[in-house]
Amino acid sequence: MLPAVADAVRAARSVVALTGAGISAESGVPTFRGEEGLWRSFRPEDLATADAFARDPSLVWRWYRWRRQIIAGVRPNPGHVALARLEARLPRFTVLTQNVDGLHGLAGSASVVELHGNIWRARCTVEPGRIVDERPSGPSCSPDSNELPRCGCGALLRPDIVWFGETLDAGVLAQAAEAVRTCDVLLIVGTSGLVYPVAALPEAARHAGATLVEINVARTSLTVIMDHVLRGPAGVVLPALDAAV
Ligand code: BV8
Repeated sequence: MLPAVADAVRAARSVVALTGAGISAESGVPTFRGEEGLWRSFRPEDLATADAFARDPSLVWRWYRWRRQIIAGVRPNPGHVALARLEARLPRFTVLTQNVDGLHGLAGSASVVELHGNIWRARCTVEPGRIVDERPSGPSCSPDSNELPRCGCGALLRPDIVWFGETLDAGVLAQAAEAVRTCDVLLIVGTSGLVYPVAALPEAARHAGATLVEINVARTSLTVIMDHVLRGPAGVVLPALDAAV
């Protein structure tokens, strides 16, 4: 299976990698739905929705500060690095990530579309265009502080992340749709394929004639539409694919 995938990637004019929490698992970032997944201990409705934030902004900020603390302590793994290496060697390579951890950029990927935002950015709840970059130094990064971060205008800051029930940025979604419609190969890495509208992107790619490859440790709701399945951890499979291309 790997040689066939390597041949398809080598011959492709454009390759897209759609990634989810699974690609960061080997860096030590918890996934959402796995055995140790975040949703095992927390209910998404209690933390990753605008209602939850309106109800208890302090609880939501504590959760994101806790996740920031984990992410501040991890590094990209060989899976992230392999995608950056493929980007450097192929004519056109784009990463569409559902992850908010910023690890693709740290690994050296230049063409990254963050579909659901970034955990290190906060934005004003009154003027959404006012964005604050809070890489491990910002006031709301200290995990044990209970203070609620505020914008210069005095309003609350919220994580610059797409929550359940919120629409994705129209420009970002259009860019992602265009990328999958015009690619020859779509690598789908480490995602359960359960959350829309991102989960609809592989079908759009397939409809446009792309070759679909799933890289995951387990079957998912997307497996049934794959042309190829490379079963295994992204940190092992992607370097092997990079070496074979
Ligand atoms: C929208 C940021 C229009 C947050 C995320 C009712 C009310 C409101 C909305 C809905 C509703 N019903 C349905 C919806 C739509 C909803 C949705 O799809 N819900 C699902 C649950 C049914 N979607 C939305 O709300 C979206 N907006 O639709 O707006 C609208 C508006 C109102 C009403 C209707 C429609 C916005 C969704 C964005 C939510 N934000 N993240 C944060 O991070 O805090 S979602 C989050 O989960 C991720 O970002 C990702 O997108 C999604 C799935 O997670 P995965 O990345 O796939 O991770 P998961 O743990 O699930 O899977 C890990 C995979 O990795 C597994 O397959 C595992 O086997 C594999 N793996 C593990 N280890 C490895 C590995 N693979 C390889 N190597 C390894 N080592």
